[in-house]
Amino acid sequence: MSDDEIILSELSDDELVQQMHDDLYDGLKEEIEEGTKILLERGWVPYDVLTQALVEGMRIVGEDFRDGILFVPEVLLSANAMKAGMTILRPLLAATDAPKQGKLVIGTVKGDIHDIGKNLVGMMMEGAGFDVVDLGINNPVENYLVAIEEHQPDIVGMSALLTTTMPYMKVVIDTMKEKGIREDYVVLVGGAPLNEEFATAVGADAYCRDAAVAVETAKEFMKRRHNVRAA
Ligand code: B1M
Repeated sequence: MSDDEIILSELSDDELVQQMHDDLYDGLKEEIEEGTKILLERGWVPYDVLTQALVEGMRIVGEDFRDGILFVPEVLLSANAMKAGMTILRPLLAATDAPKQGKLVIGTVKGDIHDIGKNLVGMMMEGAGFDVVDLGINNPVENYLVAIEEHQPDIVGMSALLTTTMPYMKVVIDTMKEKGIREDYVVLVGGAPLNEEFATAVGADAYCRDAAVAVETAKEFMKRRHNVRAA
């Protein structure tokens, strides 16, 4: 062991979170796994580990990616490290005794392979009592249609992280309209480049800024659906 090796378990909470941002930046999967476990052992709630250590770390990665300091291979390593941390948190976030809320089909749209945010939304939705069918990445409209037919969800969720792929959400929604099924489902959209205005313009029911908002929005729509059915 070299003299300057950092022992994660000896760091204070603040130092450890800071170190995890650095380790995520450097794509150090094992260190992220260890840091995640240490914070949980110290009594941190999974959501705080997720947002403060992992999502915040990825935000910093995103800035340097944007500014040309980090490149795709490095960001891929960061993404893998982040996913390793999320794998530990997943059962904790998804574990729930919340009453069953409904069913969500969610996928990243065609041309887009970003899936961290979508995965996170899926986990939090499971934790809130939703059954989640995850279509993965790069989904053409046909995939959504097949999944809708097969799983009869209450909510269809779409994720896009690129300004070039977000317009594809309109293709999916327009196709649902053409097939006469648009009004049968709640359509929620999310992803960093989107906003409310875009969601309205493409004909979605709502834009969800983050996973927590997605859960709240989905619950709200489920309440409305139950009220309509009961009326
Ligand atoms: Co990409 N990438 N990337 N990338 N990447 C961005 C998105 C970018 C903003 C980086 C930048 O320049 N600052 C930029 C897009 C620019 C633009 O379109 N204007 C970009 C680019 C350009 C690219 C490539 C084109 C790079 C290249 O090849 N030259 C390429 C495209 C590949 C493709 O998809 N065809 C590419 C590739 C990659 C990697 C493969 C290296 C990797 C993805 C790995 C993976 O996902 N498995 C990657 C990553 C990691 C990023 C950044 C750095 C981080 C994204 C992320 O995971 N954030 C990203 C920078 C950024 O976003 N600031 C960037 C963390 C995650 C928790 O947040 O995904 O926003 P987010 O999800 C949030 C909310 O948005 C919301 O809730 C989530 C949780 O709170 N949400 C939803 C998301 N989906 C939702 C769905 C819902 C509801 C809420 O449904 C109901």
